[in-house]
Amino acid sequence: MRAMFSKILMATHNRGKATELKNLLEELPIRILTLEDYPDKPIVEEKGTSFLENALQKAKEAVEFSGLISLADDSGLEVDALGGQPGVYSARFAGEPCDYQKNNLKLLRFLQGIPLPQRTARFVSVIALITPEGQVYTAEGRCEGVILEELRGTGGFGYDPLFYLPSWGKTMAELTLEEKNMVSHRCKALRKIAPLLQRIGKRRDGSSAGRL
Ligand code: ITT
Repeated sequence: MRAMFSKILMATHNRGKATELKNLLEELPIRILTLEDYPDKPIVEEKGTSFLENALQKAKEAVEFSGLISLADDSGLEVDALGGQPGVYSARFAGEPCDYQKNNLKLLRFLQGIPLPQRTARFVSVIALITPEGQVYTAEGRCEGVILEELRGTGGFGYDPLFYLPSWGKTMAELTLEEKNMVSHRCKALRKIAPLLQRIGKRRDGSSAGRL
């Protein structure tokens, strides 16, 4: 008999995020859909001024159109020397559409002349999970690092080639997917809601509805 897996919709258009989240959840008997499974859905503008607001907005919209438990990540890079910029505007730092190379070059320009000890930064991820019944769960994860003066590595996405992890002696883009998923802001946020995800995975009927 074919196993019935519970379904979750990952409310993201970002393939890098989707790959990481799927890898983190691969042990659980949960079928993961993404917005690529809903090609007719237009990309909605993020209106919030915090990671939390944006994560809630994305998860809420997804649950409304899909009727599935929906999970959204809103994340970004906070650079201390720039007063926390680019923050919630990380994806659009160098304008729209999002261009990782342009974002990284703009960041290097803004930090020109600032010595390494003052280039501290962190990635922040806020994850929101909302059920069709309207139960809302949120969690935040952070990962501290330093912005290098040149790009290193080809893995990951976004600002990963500039984000140096002193304890690894590597940038995020020099880590494997599994290594990034041991230390990242996203994995730390997701771990905080792991018990909920396990409960979803244990549902025998594969249903995405009902109280968690
Ligand atoms: P969705 O809203 O569809 O999920 P998005 O890329 O627009 O995709 P965000 O609004 O949350 O997502 O913006 C996240 C940006 O922050 C992303 O484009 C990167 O520039 C940066 N970012 C977040 N997590 C990152 C990571 O793990 N590594 C590198 N950059 C990251």
